[in-house]
Amino acid sequence: MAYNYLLSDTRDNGICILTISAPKTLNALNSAVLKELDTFIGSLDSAVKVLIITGDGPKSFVAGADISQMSTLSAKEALEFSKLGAGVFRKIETLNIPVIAAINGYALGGGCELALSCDIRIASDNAVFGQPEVKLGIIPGFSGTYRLSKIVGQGFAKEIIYSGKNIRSDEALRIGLVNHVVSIDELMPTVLALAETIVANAPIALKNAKKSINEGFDLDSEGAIALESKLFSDCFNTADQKNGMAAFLEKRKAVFENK
Ligand code: DAK
Repeated sequence: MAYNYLLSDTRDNGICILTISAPKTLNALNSAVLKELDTFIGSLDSAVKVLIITGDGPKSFVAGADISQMSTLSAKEALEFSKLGAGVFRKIETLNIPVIAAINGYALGGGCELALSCDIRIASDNAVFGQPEVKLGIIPGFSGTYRLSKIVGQGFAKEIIYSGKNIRSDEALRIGLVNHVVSIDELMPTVLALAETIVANAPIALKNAKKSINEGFDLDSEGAIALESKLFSDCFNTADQKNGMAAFLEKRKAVFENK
């Protein structure tokens, strides 16, 4: 399918770079962009083993939901819009491969929420984060209240959401909102290096690890530990487990087949 707002580059090694491109609005998310994202994520090729999401240009990852489009929504339409965005971000969060956000500038409102739905966040030093919704008379609507609290804790989440203040990348690093901060020139090489490390590992093990971390978080301790045990034991039904352990014992590098 041809996309108006998405550029994608899938490499032979199974790494796909998805770039959100709406330059006139600093890559803001309107419903057309969200629908394209929904289609793209829903039809991702099984050859893709790690997805990187970034924004077009040197200034902005995603500057939020599109305020000009949101400004005229009725409450009913707002609910539809929120469901669309929240649904796409949930698809990203539960995608069965690792997703890395390469945050190359503004990550405000829906842009910050998009980054929060990814597994790992790496930012350039010019990145700016915030949930400025209360300044517009609304609250985060793409699951930001939930995920920001999960990632940085309720104290920092409440400060960021109640104040509507932007924070710079060094502060985002300090509170655990991002994993690493690098220069804008180093951003994609750093993200690609991590993606290459991840992509060399067993895909089913990665899928099960992601599921265990994501789903275990919302369970009690007993449930989370039982889920991990089940997903751990499931790995023993895979050829990759046999191959990975044999490779270790034979002192060679494992090449995984995703089976
Ligand atoms: N929406 C629409 N247009 C945007 C935009 C946005 N979020 N952000 C930037 N633009 C547009 C600007 O209007 C401008 O357009 P022109 O004037 O050139 O036509 C162009 O992008 C360049 O922006 P600036 O001229 O403002 O560039 P600066 O470098 O001076 O400033 C900035 C960059 C990112 C600091 C500034 O543009 C800014 O503050 N933008 C708004 C950021 C923001 O407030 N983002 C959060 C949006 S609220 C919900 C669903 C979803 C949400 C909430 C509820 N439900 C339905 C329940 C999510 C809400 C949000 O994300």
